[in-house]
Amino acid sequence: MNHRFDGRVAVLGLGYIGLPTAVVLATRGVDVVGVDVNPATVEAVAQGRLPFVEPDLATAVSGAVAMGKLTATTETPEADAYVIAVPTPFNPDHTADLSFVRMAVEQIAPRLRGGEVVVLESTSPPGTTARVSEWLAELRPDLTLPHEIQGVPDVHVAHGPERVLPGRIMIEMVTNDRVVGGITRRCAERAAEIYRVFCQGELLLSDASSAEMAKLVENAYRDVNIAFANELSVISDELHLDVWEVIRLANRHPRVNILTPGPGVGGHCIAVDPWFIVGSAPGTSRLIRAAREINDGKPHHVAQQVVNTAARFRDPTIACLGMAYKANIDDLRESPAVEVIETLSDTLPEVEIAVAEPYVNSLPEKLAQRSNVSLQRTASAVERSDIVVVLVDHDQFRSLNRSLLAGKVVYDTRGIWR
Ligand code: SAJ
Repeated sequence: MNHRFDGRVAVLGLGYIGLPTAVVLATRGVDVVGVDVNPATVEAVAQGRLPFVEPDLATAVSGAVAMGKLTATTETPEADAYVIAVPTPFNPDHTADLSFVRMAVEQIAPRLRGGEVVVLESTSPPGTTARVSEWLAELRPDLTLPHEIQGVPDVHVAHGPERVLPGRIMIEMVTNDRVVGGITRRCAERAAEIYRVFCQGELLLSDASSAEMAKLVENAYRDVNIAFANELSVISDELHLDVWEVIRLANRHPRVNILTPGPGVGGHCIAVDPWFIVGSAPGTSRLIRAAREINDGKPHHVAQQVVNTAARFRDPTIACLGMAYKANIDDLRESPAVEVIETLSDTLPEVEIAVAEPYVNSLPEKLAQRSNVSLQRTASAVERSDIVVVLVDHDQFRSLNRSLLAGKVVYDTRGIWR
């Protein structure tokens, strides 16, 4: 019964999840067509280039393209399986914006002939996969969809949430266990055939809504734990305690494992996904909402601490180390580091802020417009400053020559120089 998929896959959305998924399928011999609305992304992939930085992905993309197994286009082709890996951002009221999912469904619907499987990989609130099935039914009344009948539908629909960690995507995509939730059991089995091509972890078959919720719960769990650490760091600032020492000692208890405080929680997953739970059950998601608020408030706390420190100097220069949302990557999305720098620049318009970020060549637009913010090499940012604020735990910062810090006030939000 453990069939392995044999056919052509169209992957819609060539971002952080879609592109690696397309590549791991292609390098294992599946014919894959990558589809993206952005012609620049399509052109880059078609030439075997990478639209973003992720270890080992560039070689895999050019290899898959050179083998003729991965092509890229802006037009959704006919295929045997469709994997939807488009963004699901949130609306201002924190409900999920499913417009990209809907657009993907509209592109797939006219191509269906019967016999295909459609897998939603995008992180989504419970019930979204069922909506995909309903949308397909609306758009193709000539076909039967799995929510409509007891027997075998024309098209199978399932959810296959991704759990890979940016920075380790190419490893975790293959080794992680994987949840596959179907509208029916048979839908889950059909979708599992695709993941069986490359997944060495266990395939955990379930229903679509449980799979959707499990994905959100994983990220909310981590968010709550980080919020606990961040709240401890704010309390420790108030009580003049060293939060790193407190957590180090508490974590020596055999059943305590507190995560690491920082300047806040960024990225497109943990800072977003818990809101989908809150949006689905606003009255009851109290802890999950509080965790989001604590983590979202942390950049302001950090900025305020730095402003208080700066008040002790006549004409200070501040070095801010890092803009990425976490260590050793170039991704600035939802980055708390950028928020800290913005707040400092607004609050201290006369103060020079020297930013170091070894993973990017220029400041993002919202910082580039500011006359008091400049991008510098790490050593020169530190050398010219009175206050050094560590915002990202990049390896390059960890290995900085510490003698450069002599005589400076250091505010290390990541605890890298303890
Ligand atoms: N962070 C802390 N303290 C910690 C750990 C993280 O402040 O102890 C911060 C990071 O600096 C970063 C943010 O949290 O700003 C998120 O980073 P992360 O490395 O925890 O997670 P992501 O967002 O890069 O990836 C997460 C992962 N989810 C879990 O570990 C439960 C990943 O496995 C998911 O696939 C990914 O979200 C996703 O796409 O949903």
